[in-house]
Amino acid sequence: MLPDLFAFERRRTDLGPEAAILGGFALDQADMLLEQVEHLSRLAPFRHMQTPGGRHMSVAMLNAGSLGWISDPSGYRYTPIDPQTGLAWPPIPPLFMELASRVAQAMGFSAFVPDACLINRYAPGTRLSLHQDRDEQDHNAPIVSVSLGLPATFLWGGLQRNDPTARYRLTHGDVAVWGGPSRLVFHGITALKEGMHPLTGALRYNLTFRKVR
Ligand code: MD3
Ligand code: FE
Repeated sequence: MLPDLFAFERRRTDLGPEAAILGGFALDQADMLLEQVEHLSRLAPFRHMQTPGGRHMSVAMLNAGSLGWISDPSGYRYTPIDPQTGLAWPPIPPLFMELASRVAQAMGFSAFVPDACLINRYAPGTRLSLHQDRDEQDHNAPIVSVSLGLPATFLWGGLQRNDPTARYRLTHGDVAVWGGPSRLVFHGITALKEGMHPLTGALRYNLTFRKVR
């Protein structure tokens, strides 16, 4: 038997220029990634951040890295300190850094060294409405995302909020990458459906690796 050199290509879905879903790319590491998420959540607990409008986000979040994304009544920004603990965010685990770098390499991006890892936790009904990720200074670096646990429906729009959206399924172990002209595309996650996953129960986690500065 010849080795299956094209297994990776067959599981790649292109969404746009420099944007793709790599189906199952992180599958063989999923349990170790989840162990690290569990560990991180003891250092920087998941929380429902307040929006500038005064509501609480339905998604629960925590950060790792030298900078963490926060939302509060004064707006969205990256901070070096977790406002809830008064401590620096925990460092990005080496396993995460290695995965982010292998993904960027597989996609043909140059060296990718993220300084922020945002972890989103979804329960049934949790959604993330259509938005752009534009709080990072460095819009040239890609964003790498890893989906774990229950499947979700991902909305992929355009560069204008009102552009039509396409829907893609993100399942356990899927990795997605967005760089170049796709970096500022509007995107979101529809309300998570009920379900039970052997590793995460009724939850979905999403890790995003970002280069902020
Ligand atoms: C496309 N997270 O954390 S990941 C986010 O599944 C976020 O939790 C979603 O959107 C989630 O900001 C989707 C996929 C993703 C992340 C960043 C992007 C897609 C992107 C930035 C630009 C374009
Ligand atoms: Fe986003």
